[in-house]
Amino acid sequence: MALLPILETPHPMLREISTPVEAVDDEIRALVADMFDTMYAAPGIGLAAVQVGVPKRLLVIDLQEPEEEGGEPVRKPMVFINPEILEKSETMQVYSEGCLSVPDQYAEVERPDHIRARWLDEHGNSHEKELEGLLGICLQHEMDHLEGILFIDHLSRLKREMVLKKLAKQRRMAA
Ligand code: GNR
Ligand code: NI
Repeated sequence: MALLPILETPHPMLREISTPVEAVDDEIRALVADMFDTMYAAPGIGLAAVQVGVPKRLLVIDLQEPEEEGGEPVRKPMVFINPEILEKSETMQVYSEGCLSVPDQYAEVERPDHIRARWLDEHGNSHEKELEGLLGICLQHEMDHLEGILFIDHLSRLKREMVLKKLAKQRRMAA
């Protein structure tokens, strides 16, 4: 079990474009394990490698949703290596997003409500699927990280500045 420090805005590495994973090997699998430890501890529902200082095209997601209303959260860890979005729907959905790199700040972001995606898992096996709902939102949010994009970049300038002001205030209060 290893917890990795999570980079926060305005760390310049969060603006880097992550590079493809060349080989899905034990080193990558060890990083994936540490990323799950870090994500569950945070807690969060997704984490991109660049958020822990490794600018590679790799991310993990676990929505930890209850199987049925009111039930216990069920762990369903998913690993996405070198993910690609093949198609995006014209129809959009709005969701109040947060980000471990913009701690405790939330704002509504509009994104396509269905995407077709392809990726490799931690064994190097390829998957192609249509994703919707929170999983589709989360994958798009994580894939933005691979391009150096944060959810606040999708907001109007006014809303983005409000979020950054609240973040600065929170940091002042915590200091
Ligand atoms: O934990 C997280 N919650 C979340 C909520 C709505 C949309 C996206 C996310 S991802 C976020 C964790 C994170 O920062 N991943 O990059
Ligand atoms: Ni994020």
